[in-house]
Amino acid sequence: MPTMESAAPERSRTPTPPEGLPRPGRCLVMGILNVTPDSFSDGGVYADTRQAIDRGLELAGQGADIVDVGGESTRPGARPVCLDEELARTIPVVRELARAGVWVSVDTLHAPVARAAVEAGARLVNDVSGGLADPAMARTVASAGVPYVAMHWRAPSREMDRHARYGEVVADVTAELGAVLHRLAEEGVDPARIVLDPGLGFSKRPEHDWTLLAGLGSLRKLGHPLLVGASRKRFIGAALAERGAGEVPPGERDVATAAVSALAAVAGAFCVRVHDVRASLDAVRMAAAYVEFRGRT
Ligand code: PMM
Repeated sequence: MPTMESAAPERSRTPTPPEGLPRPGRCLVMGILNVTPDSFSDGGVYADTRQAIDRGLELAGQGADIVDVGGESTRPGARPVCLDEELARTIPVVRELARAGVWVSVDTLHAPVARAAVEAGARLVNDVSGGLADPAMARTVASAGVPYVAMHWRAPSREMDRHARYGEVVADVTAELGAVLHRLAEEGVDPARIVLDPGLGFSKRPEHDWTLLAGLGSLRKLGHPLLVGASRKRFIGAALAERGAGEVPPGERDVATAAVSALAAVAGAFCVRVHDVRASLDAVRMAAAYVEFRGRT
């Protein structure tokens, strides 16, 4: 009997993924692999190359469609690392996972890291600055010919919280991503390979994150697949807090993250980026079934 996933592709309401990525007929699940000592929720856990490779294989075994390898923390206040350090953290991991048949993306702001990662087998470049941090990034991904995630970004991590001011957040983020698309087109990036991301938690307060999640439909009008990175972020911890209690810590936000993955998938996200792959994979499968049957009534 065909499974929901194998039966769904033609009828699925999820946007068409860019060329060169898996097409399971549901929202993709990208597993997070931070090879850093200081990421906000998993910093230091996979900082060693061997541990990181094992974790990447584990994420793939749990069903991650893509494993996203990052070597520089982007948490608020984080300090940048030098290029050599970022290359040393990421490239051996990318190479080994790609060799094992895993679909790998590289999470970087820097064109030389993106280039080296693609040479090592990465199939996607995930840039939280949408090309704003490194002027050479757009040309690099244009010539590499790989899919490119361009996230909404206003400022480097150490100062991003100061830039969390919006007139109307969905309209402002849509306009700023529109400007990013314009620049990427000028640099020769194939529009069919561009994925957009509202950048939850980046120069955003919790109310901005929730408004953007609720407004994903508007962002889709830009005409590109959307990636949503909500996993364990502060707006989730704040929403879980009991009245009067503090935020729930990052390690206790995975069930809520999976709920947000389902909401994002129902709203048409093409990919969710998460720490706990299993939970979000189940969640996006439920979303696919829901959307499928909603479409029949
Ligand atoms: N968030 C983080 C890192 N990389 N990439 C994309 N495309 N979207 C995100 O929201 C995003 C990202 C920060 O989270 P982490 O420290 O848990 O990786």
